[in-house]
Amino acid sequence: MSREKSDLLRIAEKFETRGKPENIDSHGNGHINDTYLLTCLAAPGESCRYILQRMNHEVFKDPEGLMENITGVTSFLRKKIEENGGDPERETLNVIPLRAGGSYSEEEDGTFWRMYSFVEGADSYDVVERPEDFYESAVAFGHFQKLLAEYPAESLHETIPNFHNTIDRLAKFKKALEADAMKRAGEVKEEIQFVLDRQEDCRVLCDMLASGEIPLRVTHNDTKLNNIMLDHQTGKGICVIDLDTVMPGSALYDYGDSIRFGANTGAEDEKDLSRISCNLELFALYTKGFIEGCGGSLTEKEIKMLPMGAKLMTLECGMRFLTDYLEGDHYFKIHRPEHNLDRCRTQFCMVKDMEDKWDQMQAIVEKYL
Ligand code: ADP
Ligand code: GN1
Ligand code: MG
Repeated sequence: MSREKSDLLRIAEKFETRGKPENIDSHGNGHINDTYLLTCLAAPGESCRYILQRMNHEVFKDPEGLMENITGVTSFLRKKIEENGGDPERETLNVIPLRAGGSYSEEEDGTFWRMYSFVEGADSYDVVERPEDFYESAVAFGHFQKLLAEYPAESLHETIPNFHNTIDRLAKFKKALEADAMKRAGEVKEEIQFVLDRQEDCRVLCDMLASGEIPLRVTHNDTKLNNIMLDHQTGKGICVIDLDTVMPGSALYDYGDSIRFGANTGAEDEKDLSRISCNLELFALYTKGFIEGCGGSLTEKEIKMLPMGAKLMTLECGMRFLTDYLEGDHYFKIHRPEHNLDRCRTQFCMVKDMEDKWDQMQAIVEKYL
């Protein structure tokens, strides 16, 4: 843990927890924020758990706008869940306010902190262990998007501008390549060429959104499997978490990013590329769950474009890992020297496999047209 426990507990004490903060440890495998699991003593023999998180303000430049989005979206979801007879304490993130008022704390060292209640009786997974978990995550992400259909999109701050604008991501990659700040471009010629060969693909979704062929919706934008809590008892996707990137976007972003991560037969950072491929059974299962979860709200065009969503989100993510590698690993957390390069390679291997399986992917999706 990079921060002293005493310092973390001091920050935790500023929030309205039930009982006194007793213990705190690092938690989860997110690539962006610093996440801690906090235990408080609510009553003798009764503990109460929370998530304390340092928001990464290099990535999210406007923490105030970010928290405004999150309080807005979670209160909206709360109402919807209550209307549907659900349990808002478990089915949405719940922001714990500061004792002094407000939804986050800015520390003297310029860091920004927030707290959520811990979603008990559920887990998030870094790999698909059981296909039904992946299916349930699809239903939940689809349903999440459906619940937010009436959210006032214009009130949302764009927490990361052009987040899934693949044309802009390509431009940023080219800029990093030209600067070659770490002198790494010479070692990754094959990966660079992989992107350059697919520049035209990068336009497809941007163009369709711009022309109105596919609708702009309020989307999650970071739908990997470890951003959903699956209930221990029912197996259902009980709570969608990591709401930092809820912004206007395309349903294809949410669908595609889940396939990128969860339908991969290997880990996102697997070194042995022979283990990487797109598992078509998982692809089919997620497709079914997502379309069901969206409850008839996807248009024919969106359904038709699902394979393209999967391919482009995977290509874009690989391009982002490669860009970060070229720039010296300042964006994604890394745990070994070539971590971003390994991640980039799995993504490109997955893209290549999708291209080889394109007809089969389309046939799976066409059943829903
Ligand atoms: P990052 O943006 O760094 O990915 P996340 O918000 O996804 O951060 O949190 C990282 C991990 O912490 C998640 O994958 C999940 O395992 C866990 N987590 C986050 N919020 C909660 C919560 N409210 N209840 C339980 N676990 C959580
Ligand atoms: C990051 O925050 P986390 O770990 O859930 C990233 C996603 C990438 C993902 C790749 C805000 O997600 O966009 O797809 O890593 N989040 C942000 O694993 O950049
Ligand atoms: Mg996350």
